[in-house]
Amino acid sequence: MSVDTEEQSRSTSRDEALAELERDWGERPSLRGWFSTVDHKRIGRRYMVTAGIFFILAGTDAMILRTQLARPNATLLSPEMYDQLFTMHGTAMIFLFSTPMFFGFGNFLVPLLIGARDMAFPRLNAFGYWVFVCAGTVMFTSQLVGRAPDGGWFGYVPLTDTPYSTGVNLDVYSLGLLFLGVSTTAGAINFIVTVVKMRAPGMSLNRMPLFVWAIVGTSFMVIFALPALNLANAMLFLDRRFGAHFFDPGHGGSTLLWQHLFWIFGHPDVYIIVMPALGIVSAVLPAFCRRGVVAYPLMVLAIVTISIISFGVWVHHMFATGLPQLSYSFFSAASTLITIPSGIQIFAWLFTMLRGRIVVRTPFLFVVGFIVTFVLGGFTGVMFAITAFDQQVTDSYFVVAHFHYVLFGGAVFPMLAGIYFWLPKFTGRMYAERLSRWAFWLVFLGFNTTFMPMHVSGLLGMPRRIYTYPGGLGWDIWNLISTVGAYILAVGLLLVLIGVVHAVRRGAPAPDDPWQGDTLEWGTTSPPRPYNFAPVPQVHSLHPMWDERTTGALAIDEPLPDHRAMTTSELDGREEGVIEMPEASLLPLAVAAGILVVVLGLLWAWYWTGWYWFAGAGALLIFGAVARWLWPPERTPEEAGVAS
Ligand code: HEM
Ligand SMILES: [Cu+2]
Repeated sequence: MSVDTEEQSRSTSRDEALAELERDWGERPSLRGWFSTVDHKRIGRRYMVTAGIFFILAGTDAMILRTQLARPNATLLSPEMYDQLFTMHGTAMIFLFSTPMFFGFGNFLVPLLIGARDMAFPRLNAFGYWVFVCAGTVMFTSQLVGRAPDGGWFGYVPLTDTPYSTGVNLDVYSLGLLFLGVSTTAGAINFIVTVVKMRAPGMSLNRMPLFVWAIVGTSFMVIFALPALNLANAMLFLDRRFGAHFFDPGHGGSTLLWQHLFWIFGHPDVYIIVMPALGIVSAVLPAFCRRGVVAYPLMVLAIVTISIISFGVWVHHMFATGLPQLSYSFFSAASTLITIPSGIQIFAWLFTMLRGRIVVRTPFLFVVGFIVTFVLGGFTGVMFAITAFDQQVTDSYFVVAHFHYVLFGGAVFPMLAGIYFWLPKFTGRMYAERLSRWAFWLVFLGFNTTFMPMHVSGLLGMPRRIYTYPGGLGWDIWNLISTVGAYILAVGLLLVLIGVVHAVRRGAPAPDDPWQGDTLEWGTTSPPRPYNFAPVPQVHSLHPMWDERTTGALAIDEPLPDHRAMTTSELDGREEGVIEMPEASLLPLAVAAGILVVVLGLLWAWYWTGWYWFAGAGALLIFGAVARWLWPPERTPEEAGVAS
C-alpha cells in the first residue's frame, strides 16, 4: 500500500469513528430530548440564559427603586411595595443571578477546560438546573402576586419572625432559599468530583487552569458555608409555622443567633460570588496579553487562602451589635488580612499586562473596568474593616455604594468579559466589536454615575432601605445623579443584550480558536460537538493549546469510542480507566418537580391546611423518582463486564 492510500484509509476510518461518536452522544431534537438532556453544554447555556432573565427582573426592580428615589417625597411606591422590591432585588441578584450565572459558565467550560466529555454526574447536573428554575420561578411569582419577601436580603429576626411578620412573604424566602440550596449543593459536589477525577491525562494539579481552580475553591466554600444558611432558614420556618422559638428571646431563643448563622454563610458567599469572576479574569487575560498570568503558584495559593480566611471574618457584618471588644478586634484584623491574597491577584494581573503584548478587544476592556471598580470597592471594604468607621456609616448608602462596587464591579464586569470572550464557543458566532465597545463605555460610565454619589449621600447620613426622604437635607442632588446614572447603565446593559442576540441571529460564524487562547476549550469546534473532544487530549504543560505536543496529538490520535469517558488520578492526572456515561433521562426533572410540589404545598398551607396533603404527595413523587434513579440498570453479563 502506498503512503497516500494508507493516509486516505486512515482518514475515512477516522470519519467513520466521528460519525459513530455523533450517534452515541447526539440527543434527539424532540420535546422529550429537550427535557431529558444531560449534556453539560446545553445545561450550562440554560443556566446562563435563565440567570440572565432573573438579572433582568431583579434589575427592573432596581430601576423602579431608583425612579422612586430620584426626587424627595415621591409617591410612586408605598413603603410596603418598596420593602418587597429591594428585598427581591438583593435576594435575586445574590442567589438567583450571580451564583447560577457562574455555575452556567462552569458547567459549560469546566469539562472543556480539563479535556473531559461531560461532568462526572450528568444527571445530577440536569437535576440542579431544574431545581434552580423552579425555585427562582416560585420566588418571582410571589412578587407578581404582591407576596414577595420583604425583610431585606439578610432577613433579620425578629422582624422576619412571628408576630412581626405574618403572611406568606417570609416563608417564600426561607423555603425558596432552602429549595435553591439543593441545586447549589448538587452543583458544587459535581464540580469537585469532575475536576478531581475527569481531568485529561497529564493535567496534574499544577497544570490546571486558574478558572478551574476558582470553580473548585468556590465549590468547597459552597459546601462548607451553605449548611449554615440552610439551618438558619429551616429554623426560621419552624419558628414561624410550628412555634419553635429558636429566635424568640421571650422563650429562651436568641436573635443574634440568626445573624451569626446568616453571616457565617453570608461572608463566604461574597467570595462564592466573586471568586469565579476572578477566575474568568485569569482566563481572559492570557489571550489578550499573549502570555500566561504571572506567578501561577501564588495565584493558586491566593484562591486557597481566600477560601479559608473568608470563613473567619463574618462578625464584620455585626460590628454594631454590641459583641465584646476582643471579638471585634479579632474580626477586624482578619478582615484586613483577607485583602492580602486579593491584592496578590490584582498585582499578578497588572504584571501580566505589563509583561505582555496587549491586544485591546471588548473582553479586555471589561477586565480593565473590573480592576478599576473592584479596587475601589476594596478600598471602602478596608475602611469598613475598621470597627470605629463601620459603626459610623453602617446601614447608610455608603454601604450600598461599597457592596455594589464589590459585587457589580467584581462579578458583573468579569461576567461580561467572559460572555464576549466565550460567545464564539457558547454559540458558534462572533459578536460585533463596535456595538460591544459602546456597551462597555455606557456600562462603565453608568455604573460609576449610579454608585459613586451614594458614597456621598451615605456620608451625609442617608440610611439605606428608606422608601423616600424629605427634601433639603443635602441628599437631593446626589440621588438625582444616581438615578440618571442607573438609566445610562440600563441602556448599556441593553446594548449587551442586543449584541448577544444579534450575534446569535446573524453574527459571523466563529472559528475554533478566534483569540489564539491557551486552554483546551479552543482545541475543539465552536460550538463543540456533543462529545467535546474525539480523542482524549494529552496535556504536557500549563498552556496546552500553545503546546504542539497537545495540538499535534489532538489532530491524529484515535477517537475514544462509545458513550464513554476517561478517569484519571487525583493529583497527577494519570490515566486510570474508562467509564460508561449515563444516558439522557427525565428522572432529574421528575425529582425537581416533586420538590416543587412539596414547597408549593407548604406555602399554600398558609391559606388552607389541606395543602399539607399536597405536600405529602410531592414527597411520594420524590421518593419514587429517586428510587427509580438509583435502581441498578439491567445489563447483560457482557455489558456488565462479567463475561470476560
Ligand atoms: C443593575 C444595576 C443595579 C442598580 C441600579 C441597583 C440599585 C440598588 C439600590 C438603589 C439598592 C438599595 C435599596 C435600598 O437600600 O433602599 C440596592 C440594594 C441591593 N443591591 Fe443593587 N443595584 C444594581 C445591581 C446589583 C447587583 C448586580 C447586585 C449583586 C450581584 C446587587 C445587589 C444588591 C443587594 C444585595 C442589595 C441590598 C438589598 C437589601 O438591602 O436587602 N445589585 N441596589
Ligand atoms: Cu463580609
